[in-house]
Amino acid sequence: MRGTFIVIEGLDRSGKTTQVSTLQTWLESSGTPVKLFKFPDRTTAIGQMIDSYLRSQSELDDRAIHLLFTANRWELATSIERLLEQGTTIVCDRYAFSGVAFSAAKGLPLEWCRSPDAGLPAPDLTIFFDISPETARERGGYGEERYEKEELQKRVRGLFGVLGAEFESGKWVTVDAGRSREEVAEDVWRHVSKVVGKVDGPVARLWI
Ligand code: 2DT
Repeated sequence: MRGTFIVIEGLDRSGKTTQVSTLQTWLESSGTPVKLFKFPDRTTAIGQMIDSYLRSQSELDDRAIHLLFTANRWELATSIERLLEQGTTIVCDRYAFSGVAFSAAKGLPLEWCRSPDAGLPAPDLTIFFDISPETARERGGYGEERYEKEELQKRVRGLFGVLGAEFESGKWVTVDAGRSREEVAEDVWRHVSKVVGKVDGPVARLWI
């Protein structure tokens, strides 16, 4: 049995990072070998360029930064695939859906945004953490980084909806991330436990 590829997507302030680590703990205690990935992975050479852009320490053309985000996934794609084949479940904090949603929200054509990510390992389950702009505001608002602006986040939310609608049911689930940490964690676990340890065969490819 191969590992299950789980992607957590969502808006800023949706509690994604906390839930990813809770999910890791729960998977480990159920005896599932698990590894976390996070995109952008700011530790690689490409990741450092992305980090500098996000912190507004450098300027880049919208297309150039889009392609760097994609390249950052491709440089880790082989590791992801190998781990899955070896039976390790992967939980990934953001993936190509963030790539498309954020760049398209800035005004780039959706299909142009999607094409360089086509062929990446496809998740078996994507959980979208949905949060309203009002709840995000109540949680203390957005931070300092480049994309943490309410108008942009609203457009991103709409685009995640478009991307999710293309999936067959069960492969993309939306979780109301505006609830308590415990309620969200229970909901995530309910979805994850339906698929984990139950997928086999080759890893699918995204958007092809
Ligand atoms: P974090 O706050 O989660 O580190 O995200 N982003 C992310 C993109 O624009 N394209 C991508 O491909 C990815 C993975 C979302 C940093 C910001 O980077 C955005 C928020």
